[in-house]
Amino acid sequence: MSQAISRRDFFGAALAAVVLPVVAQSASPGRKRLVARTRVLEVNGRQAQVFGLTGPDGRSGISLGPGERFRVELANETGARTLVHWHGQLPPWTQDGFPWPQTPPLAPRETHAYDFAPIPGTFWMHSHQGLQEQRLMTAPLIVHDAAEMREDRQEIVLMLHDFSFRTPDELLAGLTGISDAAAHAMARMIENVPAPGGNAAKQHSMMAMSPGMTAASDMSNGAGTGMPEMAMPGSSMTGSLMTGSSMPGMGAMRMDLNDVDYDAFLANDRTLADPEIVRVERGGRIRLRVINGASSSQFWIDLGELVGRVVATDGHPVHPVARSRFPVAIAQRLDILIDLPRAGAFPILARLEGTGRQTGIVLATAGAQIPRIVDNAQAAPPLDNSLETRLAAVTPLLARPADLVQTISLGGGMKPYAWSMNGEYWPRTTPLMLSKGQRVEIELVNHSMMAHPIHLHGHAFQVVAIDDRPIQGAVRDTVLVTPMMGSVRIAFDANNPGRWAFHCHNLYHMMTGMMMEFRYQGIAA
Ligand SMILES: [Cu+2]
Repeated sequence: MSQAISRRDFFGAALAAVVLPVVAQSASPGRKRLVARTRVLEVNGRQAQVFGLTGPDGRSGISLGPGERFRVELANETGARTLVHWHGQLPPWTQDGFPWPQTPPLAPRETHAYDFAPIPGTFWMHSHQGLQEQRLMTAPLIVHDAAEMREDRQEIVLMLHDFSFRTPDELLAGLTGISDAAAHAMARMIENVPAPGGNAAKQHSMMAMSPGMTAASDMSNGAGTGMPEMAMPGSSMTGSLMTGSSMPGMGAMRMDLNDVDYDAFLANDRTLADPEIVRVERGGRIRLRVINGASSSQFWIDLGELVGRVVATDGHPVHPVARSRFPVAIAQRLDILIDLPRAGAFPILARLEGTGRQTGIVLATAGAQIPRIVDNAQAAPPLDNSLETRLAAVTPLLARPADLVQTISLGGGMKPYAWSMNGEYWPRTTPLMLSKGQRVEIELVNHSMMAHPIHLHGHAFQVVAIDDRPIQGAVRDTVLVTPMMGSVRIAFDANNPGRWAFHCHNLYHMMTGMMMEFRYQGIAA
């Protein structure tokens, strides 16, 4: 896929679309066709079958012009059931692409139409079906706006992934100690949320496979489920880091990082063995759109000698903050403006937290010598919220008192591998009931030893406190809650009635329980 799309190219592509003949596979008039498919990707010289989401221009994902509606026809050519979520967008809940309960997944060969007014910025899309996200069913969703187009900056999308030659079922099985088959069934639970009067027997047997169901009543009498003893994940699956002086009062405690030991980290589908080289102009002005599309990995974006200004988080403008290193948690996005100081080659690296592993792309002016970069360097620290505390939304929420204040505790751990919200494990969770028009504040408190990137569907929220210190922070859709009693308070207006998922965006945390529902009063259960 091509990531460097200048404003000129963007309009050029739009023009080309007009003159191309209509082909048999084109979408309905006025709709963009997005094809979910399988493809072969070569990673470090070895082939792997992965998914892809290909837009009408043959590129990964969808790019919309200023004011353009999201009128998309999703075609499922994967051969499996699938459903795609438009991460960070605020569509009506029936178009959110979450497989429960509003939209059943698309069967093979099925198509589904979407039509809503998108909000501008850097967004992305990913399957919310089973573990398909881990097999790269992810793509950029870029919505341009008129002001940003006038800046006439070269747009460069940097999409990050974590990659394994093992199947996602094997990865989940390795973490939880259950069989691959049980892991596969667990991953499909997301389709089968219990509804009153639903087929409870089937639901129960599915839920009994969840390691989240550690209550004695669930586990000890789990006859007939074939549930093996909970095995511990191998130590090689777990990164860890001693923290000491940096965390006053915590002493030397072990923070968990990087549940999965991945084979590679991808930047626009490539590794540092053969990175994408993006041609830039001497003195070029760039808008770098970083998307962390990884399933279970968090990165520091390292601009090296360059200084960038972050101007948007999760698509929402913030007052610029200049840095050379920016944390990007799972599912978050950053818009970073970079003005190149000279001709040359400029690696843009994504460094995996807590390790020396890295991936990236290289910006290069014509004729520049491209440096060779190894994928193992000095270890990067764990992600933290030091940048988050400095961020301030350009358009904050209007000041008003909260109508509903709710604390949600984040819990769980590696042994057994299961993660919870308020002590409950999806799908056996209690919905938080909202009323339209409420100002809602959620205090997220992390009782676990691992950071959690928490995502709310269908709403943008503002970060209003970090570790009890009030801020007028960024507007976002995903926020990192740091471990060992780290806390983040978010505020949003309940203005999009429906049933919305609220979950950790670490795929394996979500799959083993760390998810709940925000449900509006008056929406049928
Ligand atoms: Cu998590």
